Amino acid sequence: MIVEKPLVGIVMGSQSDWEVMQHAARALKDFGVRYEARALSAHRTPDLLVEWIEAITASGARCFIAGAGGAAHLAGVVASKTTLPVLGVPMPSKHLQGLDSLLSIVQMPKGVPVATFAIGDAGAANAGLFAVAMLALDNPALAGQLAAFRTKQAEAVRAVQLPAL
Ligand code: RP5
Repeated sequence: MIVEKPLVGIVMGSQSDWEVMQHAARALKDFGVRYEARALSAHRTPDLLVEWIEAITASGARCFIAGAGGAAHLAGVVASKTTLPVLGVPMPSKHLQGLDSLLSIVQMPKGVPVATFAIGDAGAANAGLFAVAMLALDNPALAGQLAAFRTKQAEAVRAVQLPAL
């Protein structure tokens, strides 16, 4: 999906990650934040990945969201090629339920950080919301939208009526 001047670059290691990563895209779309989402792999298409990072940075992107599973080096590789913030999302994996992905992403050696989110759908959605929060720092209209979103969530909790026993 190619978009004019995206503010957020979403990248995932495989098409199979989209089911989870669509939640990051959805969060951005709901707030009207322009993003570009690509499936690019750190080990299968390393040169293409670097080309994309450079192109999207040059066109004005403000951060990256990178989702990968297994030996999930994608977010770290993205962080190695840019000084923009990189938000990492661990994919749930077949054999280790995403613990491998989580540890691969969260345990970046000192000096090249990746902000790591929860495994799976919640992590992807929160990475999108976190990107919105960063962009809202110098965008009062977006900050207002984010505050309204939080208020709506609070109201939903307040309205909960638990069933009587
Ligand atoms: C990683 O390997 C991807 O991020 C994906 O989570 C995992 C499996 O990829 P596929 O074999 O489904 O393409 O690179």
